[in-house]
Amino acid sequence: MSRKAASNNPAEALKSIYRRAMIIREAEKTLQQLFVDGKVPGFLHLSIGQEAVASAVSEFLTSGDTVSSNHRGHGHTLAKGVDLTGFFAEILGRATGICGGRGGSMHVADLRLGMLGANGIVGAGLPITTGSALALKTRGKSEIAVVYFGDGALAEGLVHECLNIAKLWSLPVLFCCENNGWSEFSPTERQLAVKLKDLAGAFGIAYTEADGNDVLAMHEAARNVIGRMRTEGIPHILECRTTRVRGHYEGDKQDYRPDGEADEMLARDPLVIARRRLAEFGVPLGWMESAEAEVKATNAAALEAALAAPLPDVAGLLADVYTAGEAHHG
Ligand SMILES: Cc1ncc(C[n+]2csc(CCOP(=O)(O)OP(=O)(O)O)c2C)c(N)n1
Ligand SMILES: [Mg+2]
Repeated sequence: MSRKAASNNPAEALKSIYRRAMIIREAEKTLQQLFVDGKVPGFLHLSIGQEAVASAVSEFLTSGDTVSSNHRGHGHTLAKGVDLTGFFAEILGRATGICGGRGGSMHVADLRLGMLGANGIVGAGLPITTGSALALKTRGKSEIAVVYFGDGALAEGLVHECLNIAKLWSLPVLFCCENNGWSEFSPTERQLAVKLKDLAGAFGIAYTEADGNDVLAMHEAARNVIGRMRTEGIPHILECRTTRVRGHYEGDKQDYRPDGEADEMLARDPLVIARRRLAEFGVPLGWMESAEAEVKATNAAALEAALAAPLPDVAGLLADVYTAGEAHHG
């Protein structure tokens, strides 16, 4: 999952993007079952159907680049290279989780890898990333800050504030919008008076649109956009059309979905499209099968280790809790 994997050879790059997407799919299928089994505390928002976006963007990221995310952040996190065992342990609330089991699904973060966190507040990843981009720019390197957010965030005031300041101060923010057409249980088109492309035009920010379910289109878009950002140090909006295959959260009855949407989404499954693309590039089926077997084995081992991990000790409950002045005694 490092930048070393990024290759000028498109077949090699597609293989690495496909492997990342498989890791995400396998991990989320595992979480889906753990949730049914009652082992996941809290809500679970799965990104099945959206894996190609972060998998392709991450192909062009270094460990010095930062990423922040939203409530549907598992894919963004794993694509940045976060350890799978620590990730599972976090979502299961275990002491060995990447945040000591305190964050859970909606707050996975790993600052060592520049993963600044998932976020339950819609739109809140944008100011975090804009600040991070300012820090990166001040240090004078060519690193960039990426924020993944949904179409449902676009009506939030702080999104507009961040677009404004990123343009004004020429900050290297990649605003990566995963447009799946839904904001919770409502079609986003009913909530937004403007298209993202027009917003980009209004702020004078460079804009690119891509099919977020096609690894090849995403590879090309991410390569061009990030390459340009590194040389020009400017913000860029990348809007990715994608599909939220599961409900808003696990347990959502989805009775608001129009007939036929499930079939349409199945036909756009990014993993199926990826296999087709790999075949077009001459990658043998045998490679795909062994990569899949390897991903499944790694996933199973990570899950086993996470399930064997202890729950946090109650004596450490107040560690990392900051108080001003005197400590409070319960
Ligand atoms: C500030 C804020 N307003 C409302 C909510 C409730 N809420 C949670 S997710 C969501 C919709 C998110 O849609 P989108 O950003 O498109 O992401 P998706 O779920 O489609 O991936 C809303 C309104 C919230 N968490 N935070
Ligand atoms: Mg959405």
